Amino acid sequence: MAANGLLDRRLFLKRGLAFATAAPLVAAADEPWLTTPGAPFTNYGQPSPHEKGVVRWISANAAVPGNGISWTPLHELEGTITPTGLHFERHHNGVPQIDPARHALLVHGEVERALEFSMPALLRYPRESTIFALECGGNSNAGWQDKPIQAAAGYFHGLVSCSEWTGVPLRLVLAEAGVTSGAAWIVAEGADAFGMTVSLPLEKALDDCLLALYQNGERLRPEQGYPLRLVVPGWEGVLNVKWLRNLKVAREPVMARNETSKYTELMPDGRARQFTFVMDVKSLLTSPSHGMHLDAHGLYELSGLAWSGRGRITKVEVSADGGQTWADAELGHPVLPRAFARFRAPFDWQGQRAVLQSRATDETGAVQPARAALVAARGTQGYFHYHAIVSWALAADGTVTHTYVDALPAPAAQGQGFDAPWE
Ligand SMILES: Nc1nc2c(c(=O)[nH]1)N[C@H]1C(S)=C(S)[C@@H](COP(=O)(O)O)O[C@H]1N2
Ligand SMILES: [Mo]
Repeated sequence: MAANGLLDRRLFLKRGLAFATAAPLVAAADEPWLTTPGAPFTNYGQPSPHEKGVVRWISANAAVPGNGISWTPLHELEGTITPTGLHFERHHNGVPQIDPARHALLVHGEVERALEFSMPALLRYPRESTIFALECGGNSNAGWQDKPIQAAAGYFHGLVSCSEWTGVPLRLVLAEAGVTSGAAWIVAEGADAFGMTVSLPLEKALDDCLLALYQNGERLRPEQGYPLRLVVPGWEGVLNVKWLRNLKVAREPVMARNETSKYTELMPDGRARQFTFVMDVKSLLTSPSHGMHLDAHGLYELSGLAWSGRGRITKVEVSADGGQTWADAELGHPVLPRAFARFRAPFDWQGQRAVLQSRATDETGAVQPARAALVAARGTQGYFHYHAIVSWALAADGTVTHTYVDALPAPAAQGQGFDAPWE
């Protein structure tokens, strides 16, 4: 049994919570929507004006506004599918406004026949769909900093979003072009004014990559690569080339900027990691999370997201005492490989200080590491692939802040004005 307020995950099934009030809160019958006809139909729906604060948070280069990121507000969302308009963005040189009639995909290089596909031609091919969490390799990289960043969960970990992507399996197009023996890589290039170029092992290209035309049922949004995007399930976001125009089959990787000067990382032993494609097992509590406030004592449902580029999440554990004791969280179903899994656990808060954490395990047996273990293995020169356990400090007054509890020799040394409950 886990300590410090964590309860059995089936608790909510067994007992009512009695948060509703017996007396009416609002005077019924005089609200206008009860008596006058509602608004007419709209061609494309929008969220309620009361939800207009739920937006992507933009962090872009002031001199080059098209270079930067916008974050998915993970802390304000529920379930496992990210609304398309809130999918995170990473653009290196803005969002090109492409006329699909003037766009084509060229497949060439180590092939028997070079081919060009117009968008209408590609739309004739059979399609497949896959739901997965697309994550930037640089997501959560504030975690490498010495001090815990004080930012909402989505503005720290929100360079990940989960969508259904539909398109033509890349293997069909490669089979038609006829890949020649000796080919081992694909070099993909986008039609933006950055000319994003990446190398992808041919084996992955033939396995489960898609030439995506649709996202969450509709044609891609311009921000997500309209009219055509390469989709590489479970691998670094950078490989998912947007506005895809060129696929060159090759014997060697092209050694472009984003696989040499970026995405190649020095480790403490002096060696460097390169082509670290797969996104690691990861999780975080989204509710409560940094910046939230527990207003009253009593029962709360802890909730969060877990995912792994390697496959299905098999287990998420939660802790309320900074990782000293753990309890299994309930996983929402279905749990799809490489997609967001929603986990939940009941928590009884009676004003005790707590450090709330989650720890995910995937079907390959990979377990999300503690921050100290990740930093020990990878050093402090890292920029990409930060996936350590996330710790939220819950203070006696109900405020929730980000902390590095597991990285510290003694909780008292952290200088956050936070006294750990086990001291
Ligand atoms: N053509 C092109 N493709 C691109 C990029 C880009 O700037 N240009 N950014 C890459 C990076 S680093 C990431 S993390 C993902 C982001 O995809 P999104 O903007 O749909 O979230 O797209 C990748 N594909
Ligand atoms: Mo990225």
